[in-house]
Amino acid sequence: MDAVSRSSALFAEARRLIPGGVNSPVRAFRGVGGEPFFVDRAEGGRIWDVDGIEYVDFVGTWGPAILGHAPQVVREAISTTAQRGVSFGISNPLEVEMARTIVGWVPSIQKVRMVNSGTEATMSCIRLARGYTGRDLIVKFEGCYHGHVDALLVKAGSGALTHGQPDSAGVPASVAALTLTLPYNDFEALRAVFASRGAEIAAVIVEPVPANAGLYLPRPGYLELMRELCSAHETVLIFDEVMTGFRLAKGGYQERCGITPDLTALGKVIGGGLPVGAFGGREAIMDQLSPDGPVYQAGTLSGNPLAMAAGLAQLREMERLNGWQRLEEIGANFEAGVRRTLKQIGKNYNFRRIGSMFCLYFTEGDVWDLASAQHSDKGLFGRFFHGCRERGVYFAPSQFEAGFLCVAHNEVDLEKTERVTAEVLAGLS
Ligand code: HOZ
Repeated sequence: MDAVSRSSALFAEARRLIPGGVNSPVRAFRGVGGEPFFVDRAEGGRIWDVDGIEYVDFVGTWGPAILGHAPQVVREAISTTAQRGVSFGISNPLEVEMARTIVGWVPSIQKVRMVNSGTEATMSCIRLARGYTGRDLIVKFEGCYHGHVDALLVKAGSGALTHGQPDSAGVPASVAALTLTLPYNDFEALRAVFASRGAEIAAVIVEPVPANAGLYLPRPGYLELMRELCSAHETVLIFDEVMTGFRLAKGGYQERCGITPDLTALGKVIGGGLPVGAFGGREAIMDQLSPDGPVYQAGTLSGNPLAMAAGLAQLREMERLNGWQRLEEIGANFEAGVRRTLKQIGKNYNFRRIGSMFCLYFTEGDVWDLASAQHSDKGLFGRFFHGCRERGVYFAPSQFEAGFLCVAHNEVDLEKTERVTAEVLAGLS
C-alpha cells in the first residue's frame, strides 16, 4: 500500500475543518481534478511542497510575487518594520510614502486610499461611483472578475467561472439587476447600452486586460470607445488593475495604453505578498469619501505598516532593477519557447501573452472574449496541468486563470519548462 503523502493527509484534515479544504476555491483543484498539494516554502521562481517536491512556479501567489518569492528586500523590510510595531490603527509615515509613490507612478491617480484586498478596492470604487453620480447601474463584462463583491459576481470569471458559478448564490436578484453585463470587445453592445441607459449608469468597471477567463486583449479602439462613452454620459470609468497594476508597466496598463480612467483599483504587487489593495483616481471623485464627503469607507488594518513596508520595498526594487524591462525580456523568451513547442507538435493552440502574463488555450480558434475562451478543451488542459505538475512545473489549476512570470525566473527555469511542456503536449495528441 502506498504511504499517504503529507499533502494528502493535510488535505484530508483541511476538508474536515475548512469548506472544500481551502481558503479560496480555485486552490481546491476542482477545475483539473485530483488533490492540491501544500506548500512548505517558496523562493525566487520555485516552490517546494511539504513532501519535498520542487516546482517551477507560474502562479506567483496569483500575481503579487513579481520579483519572485520571498525577495530579500521584502523580508528585510517586514522584519525591520515589525521591530517598531505591527499595527497601530493610527496614521504612520509609510502610508504617506505609499500614497506619494502611487500618485507619482499611476497617471490617473490624484488621490488614493489603501485597503486590504483587491475585492475591497473594487467594492469601494463601485460605492464611490454611485455616491458621486447619484446613479445605481453598473456595467461589467462577461468573464471579468473583480473580487467577490455582490454587485460584481454576475457572469464573473476566475474561481466563479472555474466552478460553474459565475452568478453566485447569495446575491439578491435586486442587487444583480443593477449590474448590466456585456460581452467584452463588442463595440456595438457597448454603444447600445449607453444609447438606451446612459443616463442611469454610475460606472463601467473593466479589467482592461481581462485575466480571469484565461487572458485576452482589448481590440484596438475598444477601451478608447469605452472612455469616450463614459465621458459623454458622465459615467465613472473604473479600471480594475489589481492584476495589471505595477506589473504590465510601472504605471500599470493605463500607462501602456494611454487611456485615463476616473478610478483605478489596485492590489497584489502593491503589497509585496501581504494583504493590500488600494483605489484612487480623480480628486473630485475621491473627495466624496468620508470624512471629506458622504461616501463611507473604512478599515482597521488599512495602511498597515508591515504591508506598506513590504509593498514599498518591492516597488522600489522593481524600479532599481528596471524590472518591467526584464519581465518583457523574460516574457519574450518564454513565449519563444512555447511557440517552438507548438510548432514541434504541429498544434496551433492559442497562446496569449502580454508582458509577464500569459495563457495557453487548447483551441486553435482566436480568443477575444469569454465565449471564445470557452472553446478551449478543458479536458486537455487538465491533462496538460497534471503532466506538468508531475514533472515539476506548476501552472494555475484552472484554464481560466492567467499565468505569471517573475523577475526571478531564470534560464534554467525556462529551459526546464520548455522541455516539460514539450514532452507533455506531445503526449496529449
Ligand atoms: N481568484 C484568484 C485568482 N484570480 C485566486 C486567489 C487564490 O486562490 O488565492
